[in-house]
Amino acid sequence: MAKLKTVDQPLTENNVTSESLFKNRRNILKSMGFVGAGALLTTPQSSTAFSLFGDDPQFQTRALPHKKNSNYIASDAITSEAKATSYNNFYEFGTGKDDPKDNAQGLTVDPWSLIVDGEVEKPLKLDYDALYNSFDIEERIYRFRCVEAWSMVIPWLGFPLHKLLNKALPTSKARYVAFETLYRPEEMPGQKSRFVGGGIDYPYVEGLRLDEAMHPLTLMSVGLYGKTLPPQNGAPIRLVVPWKYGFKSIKSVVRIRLTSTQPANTWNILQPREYGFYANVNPKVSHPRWSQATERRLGSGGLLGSQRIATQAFNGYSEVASLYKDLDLSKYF
Ligand SMILES: Nc1nc2c(c(=O)[nH]1)N[C@H]1C(S)=C(S)[C@@H](COP(=O)(O)O)O[C@H]1N2
Ligand SMILES: [Mo]
Repeated sequence: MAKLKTVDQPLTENNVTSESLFKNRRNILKSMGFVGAGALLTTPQSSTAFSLFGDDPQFQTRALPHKKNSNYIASDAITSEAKATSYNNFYEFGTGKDDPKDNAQGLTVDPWSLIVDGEVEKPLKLDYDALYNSFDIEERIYRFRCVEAWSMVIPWLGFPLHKLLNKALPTSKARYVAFETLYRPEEMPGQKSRFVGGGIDYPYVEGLRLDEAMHPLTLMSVGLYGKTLPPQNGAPIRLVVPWKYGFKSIKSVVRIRLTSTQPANTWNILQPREYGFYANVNPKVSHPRWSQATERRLGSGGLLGSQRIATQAFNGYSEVASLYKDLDLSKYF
């Protein structure tokens, strides 16, 4: 897969590997009045233009005050921060594991707006600051299992989703919760090109049953390893559902809509035979192309190594089993 580098060098055509990024930058310069009539290098402001774009703004994370929630700690060793922030799935920035880290650093998150609407009595909107100061921020250490059979152990910062939903007062018609990721092709190269973005129809969408969304384990995360989220992990706010495969944990969320019917979810739309709506971690139900009985725990085998371990039902969160007592989990995978 061709690597799409973000533009981090002086503006010359041959060190910009993406034509669209190049054009985009030219358009920005143009709108500022720096391009045209060959004036680029002669205007007094041109040095400003070069320093503006010469160092791409690197995304800044910051320490986030929080309290450790001792009800949610894993006995497993925590994955290194370096691994968790460099081995990612975020197809908006490319399909390679290191693409999100390489391509997401220009993501703008402030201002942000997260809307909660649909079947609620009080629709609400959180702006960037409200993401961090509307609820107590807790640290919870969760196992995180991707459907691709790798896993990590991550210290998330965030608040339970039920606190947010309760603020919006779901109506009696609300039975599901639909989530939507930011759609901003100018900053997300995968949304501009089906080749870069893995053929997904953006925006990325996900969904939960209302009882799953209200479960105390279900977290809206605004940080990890004591800091705000880096863009490759879904800044500024993403969902974390630790008993489900990772694709349910949608990143960079802008809208949460309560609905009466089951919402669509991106991977199910793409490959319905391979990815369901429920996506509960289940060692007994194989993916059509591989077994889910074991997983590769990343950053666990000393130094940089990983270790093959047995996968647990519901990723070890057996307290959620009662949510599914009437469901055939091989049919509703
Ligand atoms: N918007 C969006 N959310 C997403 C994805 C994505 O491609 N786009 N990938 C999912 C998948 S498959 C996984 S495994 C997790 C990865 O989260 P991490 O990179 O923070 O470990 O994010 C999920 N959320
Ligand atoms: Mo995943």
